[in-house]
Amino acid sequence: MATNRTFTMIKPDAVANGHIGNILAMITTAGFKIVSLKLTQLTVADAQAFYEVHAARPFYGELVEFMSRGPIVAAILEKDNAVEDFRTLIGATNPAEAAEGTIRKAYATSIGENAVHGSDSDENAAIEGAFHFAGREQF
Ligand code: PCG
Repeated sequence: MATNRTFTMIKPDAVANGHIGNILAMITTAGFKIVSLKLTQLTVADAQAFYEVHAARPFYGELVEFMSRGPIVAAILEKDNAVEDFRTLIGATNPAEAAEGTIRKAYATSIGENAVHGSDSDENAAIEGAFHFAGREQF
């Protein structure tokens, strides 16, 4: 099952800018089924833990501040080849390099405030999904 699932967040910039509905529409139009979904907000400690892998990066403090500054949408998505296909759908981390038709091309404003997250492996998809959703919330 894990190989067919990925985890995403609609980040605080895109939520604040009113893009939740349009981004969810792009996700479902691309063939992803939503199996878990909620509007929530990360505490500073949550964001530090979620992005611990980036703790040594120079942008870590900025990333933690950004990701905890307002509501996010967390979701688990299901589709064949979910992790890779979702990363194609969201586009490059830097919106200046994101392809036409991608979520980041449409809604990201900068490399830091880039509208959406997508897990980078099946293993991280399972870890990140479990970070946000109890088993009974994963349909
Ligand atoms: P994502 O979802 O790929 O997870 C890691 C995040 O780190 C990435 O999105 C960006 O939001 C953020 N990030 C990566 N590079 C930079 C950078 O150079 N500056 C800032 N501020 N954030 C970055």
